[in-house]
Amino acid sequence: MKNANFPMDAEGHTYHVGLKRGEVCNRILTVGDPERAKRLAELLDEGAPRFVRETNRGFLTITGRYHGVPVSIIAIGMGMAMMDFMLREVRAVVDGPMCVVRIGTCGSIADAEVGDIIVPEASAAVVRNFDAFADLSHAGSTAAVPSDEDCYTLSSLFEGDAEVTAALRKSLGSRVGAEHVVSGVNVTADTFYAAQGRVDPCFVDRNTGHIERIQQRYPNAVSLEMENFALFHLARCAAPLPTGQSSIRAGAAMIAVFQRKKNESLSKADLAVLETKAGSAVLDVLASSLTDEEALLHDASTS
Ligand code: R1P
Repeated sequence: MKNANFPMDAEGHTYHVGLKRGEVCNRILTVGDPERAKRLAELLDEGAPRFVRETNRGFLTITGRYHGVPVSIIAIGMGMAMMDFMLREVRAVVDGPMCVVRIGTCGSIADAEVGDIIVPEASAAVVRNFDAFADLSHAGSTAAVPSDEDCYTLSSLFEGDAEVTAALRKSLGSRVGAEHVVSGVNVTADTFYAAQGRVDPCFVDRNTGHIERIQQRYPNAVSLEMENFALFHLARCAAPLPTGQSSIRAGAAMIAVFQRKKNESLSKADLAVLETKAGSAVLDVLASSLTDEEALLHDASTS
C-alpha cells in the first residue's frame, strides 16, 4: 500500500472492495445481503467465465454474463458508508460510463404493501443531528433545548437516472404486475432504528412523530432504507467522463419487507421469490441497449 489517499495493493486491488481493473464491469447490480447476491448470480449465464471475490470487509463481487452481456453483482452489506466504498473503489478501476442499480429491501411508510416493489425517482437523506444530543440534561444550561425537529437533519432530494428508472418500472411490471410497482420518493436513513422512527426505550432518540415529519417534508415519501441516497448522490457527484458526459447512471428497486403503518412484514420465503423476480427484471435492464456504451454516452450528452 503506497498511496494513503487512495490505497491499492501492488497488483492494483482496491483496499476494501478488493477489486482490480478487469475484475468488475460497468454494469452493476448491487445488493445488501450476500445471500441475495448468490441467489441472483444463479440467473447469470451458465458456462460463461465467472469471477468471485469476497473480502474481509464484507464485500462480495460476482462478475459474469447475463444473456452474453458482462455484469457484476456486488453485495455491500448495510449503510451509506458501504455504498460509498463500493462506488468509489469500483469507479477507480472501471473505464467509461457505468450503470448501477440497487436491489434492496425497505419499509413502506405510505400505501405500498409488503411484497410491492418501490422504484424511487429520487432519494433524500435523514441523518441524526448528533449535536442535538450533546447535553441531555440541559441542567443549568442557558442554551435553548433542541426541539425534536432539530434532532434529525433532512436533506434535499437527489434524483436517479430518469431513463433507467422508467426502464426498471416497465421491466419489473412485466415480472410482478404493474400494480405492484410503486413510484415515489425514497428516504435513506443513517440508522435502522432511531433515524427510521423506531422507538427504543433503551436510548434517548427524540423521534416521536419522526415519520410524520418526514412525510411533511417530502409529501411523496414512500419508503425508508439505508443506502439508496448514497448511490443517487454519488452518481450525481461523479466526475464527468473526459467527453464531459455524466459517468454513472443510477437506479433502484426496493422490495417492501415492512409496512410501517400496518405493522406487517414479509416472510423470508416470499422475499426470496421476489428477489429472483426483481433480479431478472433488473438484469434485463442492465443488459439492454439502454446500457450499451454508445447509448450511455449518447443519452448522457442529450440529458
Ligand atoms: C436493514 O435491515 C437493511 O435492509 C435494507 C436496508 O437498506 C438495510 O441495509 O436493505 P438491504 O436488504 O439491501 O440490506
